[in-house]
Amino acid sequence: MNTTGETNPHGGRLNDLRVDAERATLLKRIAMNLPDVVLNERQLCDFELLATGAFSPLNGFMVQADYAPVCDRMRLADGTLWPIPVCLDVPETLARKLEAGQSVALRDPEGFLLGVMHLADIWPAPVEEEARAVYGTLDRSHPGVDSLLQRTGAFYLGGPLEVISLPIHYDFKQIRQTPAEIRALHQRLGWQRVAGFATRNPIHRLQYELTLAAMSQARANILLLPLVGVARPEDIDHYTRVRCYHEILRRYPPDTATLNLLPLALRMAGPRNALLHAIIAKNFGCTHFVVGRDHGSPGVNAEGRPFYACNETREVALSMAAELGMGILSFDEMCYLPYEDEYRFADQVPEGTQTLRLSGSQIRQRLRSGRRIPDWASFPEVIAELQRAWPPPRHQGFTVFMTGLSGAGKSTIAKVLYSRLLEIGDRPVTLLDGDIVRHHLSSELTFSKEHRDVNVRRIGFVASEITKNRGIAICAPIAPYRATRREIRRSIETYGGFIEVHVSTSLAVCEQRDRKGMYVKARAGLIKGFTGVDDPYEVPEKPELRIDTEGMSPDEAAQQVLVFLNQRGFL
Ligand code: PPS
Repeated sequence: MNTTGETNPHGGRLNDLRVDAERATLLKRIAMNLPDVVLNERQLCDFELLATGAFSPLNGFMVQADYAPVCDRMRLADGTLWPIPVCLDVPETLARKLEAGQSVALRDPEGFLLGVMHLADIWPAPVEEEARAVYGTLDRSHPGVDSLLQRTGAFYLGGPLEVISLPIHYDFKQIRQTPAEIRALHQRLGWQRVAGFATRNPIHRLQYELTLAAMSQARANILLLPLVGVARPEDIDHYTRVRCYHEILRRYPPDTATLNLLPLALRMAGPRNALLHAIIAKNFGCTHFVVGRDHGSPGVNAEGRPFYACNETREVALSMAAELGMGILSFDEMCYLPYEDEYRFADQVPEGTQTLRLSGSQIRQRLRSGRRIPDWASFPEVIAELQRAWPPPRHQGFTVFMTGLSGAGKSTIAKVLYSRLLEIGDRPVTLLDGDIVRHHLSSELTFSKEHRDVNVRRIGFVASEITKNRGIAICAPIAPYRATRREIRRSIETYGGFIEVHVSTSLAVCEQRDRKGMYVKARAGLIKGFTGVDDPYEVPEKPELRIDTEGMSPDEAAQQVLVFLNQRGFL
C-alpha cells in the first residue's frame, strides 16, 4: 500500500476523456449525422465522472464483457476491482435503430453536444438479475433498486467515449474540480496523505468528530467529497449542504481540509457503494478513505430490517484495502457522552455509560418540526444555515391534499379552507380544485388510469412549487391511486408540509347527493370508468386526517383541518 506520497489512480491510469479543440471541431461536424442519445440526470452524472477520470480506469460506459463480471464478482473483464455497473441505458425503440460499430452523439436534455460514444456493444438490460447481484434484493423500497427496475431503459449501450464538453453547471464552479486538478492542488499544498470522506448529508458534530479521528489515525489531511448527483427526495438540497460544508471547513485546523463536489448519482448499494466511493477518492489522490458504519446504505426496508448487515460494509471495505492500495479508516458509530462532555466511538464506551446520538435524519426531522437541536449535536452556524432552508413549520409552505370520491365534499371544504387561510393572510394561498385543474392545466386529458396519473402529477408538481416557495396549496382532485399520491407526497415533503385529507364520505352518500348527475349516468353505462362505480378508489392508509362529511357542515370540516394545521405548528 502506498500511503506516503501520491496514490496511483485505480487500475494504474487516470483518464481525462476530453478531446483537444481540433478533434472537438471534427467530432461536432461528425455528430451532425449521428443518432442522438439524450442523457438523463443520472446518466449525466456517470458521463461526467467518466469524462473527468473519477471513474478511472473506465474509458466509457461498460461493455457486456465488463458488466457481467462486475455484477457477479465485482471485477472488470481484466480482473480490476469494480463494484457497480456503469451502463448507458436506452429505450428499446432507440436500441433497435442502433448497431455495434457505429457511433452516437451524446447530448444533454437541452440538445447541447457533450461527446461521441463509439458503440461496442448493445444488449438487453437484465435489471432484475442486476438488482439481485448488486443490491442483494428486489425490494422496491430500496431507492437504488427502485430506480434500476423502474427507470432503466430496456437496453444497455457500451463503448468508449470521446468527450467534447463536461455537463454544464452554473453553481459552485470553484469546487467542481477534476481528479487531476485536485491531485495538483494537494501537491501544491504539499499534502502527502489525504483521507477522503464522501457524504450526502450535512456534517454535524458526530461526523465532524469522526473525520477528526480519521485524520489523527491516518496522520492525514481531509478531502470532503459531498455527493451532489441525483439524490433522494428527502435529502437536503445541495445548495444548503454546500453552504454548511463551507462553514464546517472553518472548524478544521487551518489548511487541513478541502472540499470538492462529486456528481455521483445515488445507488446506495451498501458495501459495493463504499468500494465505489473509495475508488473515486483514490482517483482524486486520496491515500485513505473513511468508511462509516452504515456507509452507502439506505437504512431499513419496509419491514424495518436493514438492507445490509451492520458491519458488512466495513468488513468488505477492509478486506479490499490492500487491493485498493488505500488505508481504509473504518469506525464504529460516534456518540456523545453527556456526563463526560466528550465524543467517543461506541465500541470505546465503558459499559453503563450514558451516550447520546442524533442521526442526520433525526436532526432533519427536528428542524422540520421546529424543535431545538442540542449544542452537542451540531454547530450553531450549520444549524443556522439549515434553518434558513428549513424554517420552523410556521414559516414553511404546505399543501393540503384532499382526496375522495366525486361528490364527497372535497371542493366545498377546499373553498371554505381557502377563504379561512386568506383571512389569516400570512402566506399566498392557491386553490387547485379538480375542476379548475381539469379546465386550466389538463383540458386534453381523459379519465383513463394513465391520464388521471398525469393529471394528479401535474397538480403535485404545481403544489410542490408553491410549497417550495413557502405558499399554501389546497388541492382537491379525486386522486384515486395510492402510488401516485405517495409519489406526490414525497415530492412535496422535500420542501414543506404535506397534509393528506381523506374526505371519506361513503359511496352511498355521494351517490345519493349526485349533484352533477354523474353517478346516474355512470350506473346507466353512459360514463365509463367512473370512480367508485367501475373504476377503483384506493382508500388512503395513513392520511393525516379523515373527514366524513355526512352529518358535518363544510365549515366544521374546514375547522378540523385548521385545528390540525395549528397543532402541527403551520399556523
Ligand atoms: S382524477 O381522477 O383525480 O384525475 O379526477 P379529477 O380531476 O378530480 O376529476 C374529477 C371530476 O370529474 C368528473 N368526472 C369523473 N370523475 C370520476 N371518474 C370519471 N370517469 C369522471 N368523468 C368525469 C367528476 O364529476 C369529478 O368531479 P368532482 O368535483 O370530484 O365531483
